[in-house]
Amino acid sequence: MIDFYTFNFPDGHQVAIMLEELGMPYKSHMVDLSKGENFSPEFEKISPNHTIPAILDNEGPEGKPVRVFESGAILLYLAQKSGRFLGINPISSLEMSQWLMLVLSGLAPFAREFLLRNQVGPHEEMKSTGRELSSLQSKIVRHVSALDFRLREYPYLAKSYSIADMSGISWIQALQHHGCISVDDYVGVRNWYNRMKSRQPVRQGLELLERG
Ligand SMILES: N[C@@H](CCC(=O)N[C@@H](CS)C(=O)NCC(=O)O)C(=O)O
Repeated sequence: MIDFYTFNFPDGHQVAIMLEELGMPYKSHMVDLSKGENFSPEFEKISPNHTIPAILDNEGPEGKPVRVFESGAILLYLAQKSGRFLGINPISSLEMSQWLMLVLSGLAPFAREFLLRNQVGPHEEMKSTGRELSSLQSKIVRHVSALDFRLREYPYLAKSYSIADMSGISWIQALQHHGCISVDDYVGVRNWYNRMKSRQPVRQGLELLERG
């Protein structure tokens, strides 16, 4: 059983999609960021930087419990544990890691900032001016255009479906939902978005999951 610490935000959704895809038993724990629950001493032991997502795998390596924080580390841990969604051969695996990094270290920081400053996140005080938002938006557009360039040629970022797609869809979905981008402006992204949304585990992972 995996304990999954999350909140209704794309950082958590990407891991939720992976857990749904794998069908591994897990239990979600909502960490209410708006109430500062991420700063509790208990959560600090699981996520030292006080961020969601994080997991506690009660059956980790050598059968011992292990905590994993940082969404990229969690996705890679689960992919390695299951042997799935890493890319189907060494070349596609290398593609997967490049696109995963582009999403996590390129798109995600700008997208997270946009969502928080557009007041959709837990920190009300972070609301920004239109000018600041449009500067973030131009950086987001640049990254989405890079994804689009790739997805005009291939159905998935690593050619075959991988954790890079799970990470990407979480941010693209949120950016589309909050009016930062329209997937209709990017034919490759739009077709991939529809392909991804046709998968039930993706749809389930994108919902706020609260399971007892
Ligand atoms: N690099 C981290 C970033 C995670 C992150 O920033 N999560 C936000 C989601 S809103 C968070 O937990 N923020 C709480 C805080 O910083 O106080 C990851 O990919 O897991």
